[in-house]
Amino acid sequence: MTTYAGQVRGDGLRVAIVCARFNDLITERLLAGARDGLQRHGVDGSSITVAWAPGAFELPLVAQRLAASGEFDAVIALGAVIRGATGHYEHVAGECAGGLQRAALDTGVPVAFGVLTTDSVEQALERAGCKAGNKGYEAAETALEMADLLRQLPKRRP
Ligand code: INI
Repeated sequence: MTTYAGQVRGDGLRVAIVCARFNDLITERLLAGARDGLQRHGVDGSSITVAWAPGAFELPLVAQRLAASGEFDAVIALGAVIRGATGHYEHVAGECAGGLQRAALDTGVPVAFGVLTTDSVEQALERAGCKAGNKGYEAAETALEMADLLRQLPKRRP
């Protein structure tokens, strides 16, 4: 039997973060959590690249470009889609999630989903470092685990 399991280890890894500016009261906190998560697990500060996108809807295109560049072992997407703030919540949140998954599947580079989808700003704040942990920190750990797992798994056929 062969078993593969990734470890949350960041030494030697290069990671890109794409962060949405919309709701930046929240996304700045997610970004701080993600950076903290990466550095606590051994990613060198100089190996972290941050790109800002206007909103969650734009995250997939930026994540795809970063993932396809060959310069990163993993990408982390951060955003906050808040139902109270928009009538097109479902479209923004759905296209964001689907597009990020597609970016990962198309490139073979893990794209961690650090996008909050909440009913209110209060709920988003809770998940951005206040009461309920920090989704950016969790996404950083996921990115590192997936990068390590993919490094172990059999390579794609050319
Ligand atoms: N973008 C977000 O990141 N979060 C939101 O809650 C949001 N709302 O409320 O509309 C939002 N909208 C902007 C969207 O992501 C695009 O930037 C915009 O539609 C231009 O394409």
